[in-house]
Amino acid sequence: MNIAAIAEQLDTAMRDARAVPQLSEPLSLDQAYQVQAASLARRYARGERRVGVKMGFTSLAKMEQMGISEVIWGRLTDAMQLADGGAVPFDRFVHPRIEPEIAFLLAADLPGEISETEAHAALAGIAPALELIDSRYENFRFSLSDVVADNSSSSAFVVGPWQTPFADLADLGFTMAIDGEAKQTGSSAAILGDPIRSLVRAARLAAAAGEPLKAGDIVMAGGATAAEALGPGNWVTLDVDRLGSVSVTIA
Ligand code: OOG
Ligand code: MG
Repeated sequence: MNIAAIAEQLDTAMRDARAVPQLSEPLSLDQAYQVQAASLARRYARGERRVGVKMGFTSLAKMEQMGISEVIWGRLTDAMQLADGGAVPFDRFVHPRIEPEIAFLLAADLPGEISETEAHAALAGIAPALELIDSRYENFRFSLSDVVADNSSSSAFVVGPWQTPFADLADLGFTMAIDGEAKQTGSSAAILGDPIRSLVRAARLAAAAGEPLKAGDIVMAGGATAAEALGPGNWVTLDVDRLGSVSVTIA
């Protein structure tokens, strides 16, 4: 088991946008998170900065699409963030997919164990968000430890305008459209019944890893629906009740 070598392999696959086979040696979940941390350390050494975390498999639709039913997390860096309304070249990715999410901006540092009320009180903003996931594994197939090692498929994300936090996030309707055609519709309830619960889980996971959430961090709550495959030229919009819109184009 060579944590550094696996981290290098996945980091290189990401930089070259070239898929690699699933890991041949089974990793424990703990080892998988060590690989993730080591591959992120390579990014930080190149000058990238951690800006928050992403949650994964917080909805049934995502669990069913990928066949994994354990909540996971990954790290977000400044290099992954795209401008709202901006464009990103298709060749940056292996086989990108997009999913509708909700993003939180933190006003305060968070300890590991917080209530939903405390999570609400720590918010500086809430926004509609899109995550571009791009597994570095061939055919977008992986085990739980594979995907964790691969920074939970995180590739890029785009956040809409931050809205002043409000109390009830449990049932916000949304539509994600590609090239103007609605592809996924639903409610924020799909995310753990209420997306604020994803922030509670994020605080616990990040603190347990020795990297507690900090004021200024962005937390992506996880896809509310199955992800949609992207192709060159696609223009994706997400409209969320009370939160507004966010968009991105694949150039
Ligand atoms: C893993 C990442 C899951 C989410 O929002 O559930 C995720 C994947 O589906 O490739 O980002
Ligand atoms: Mg996601």
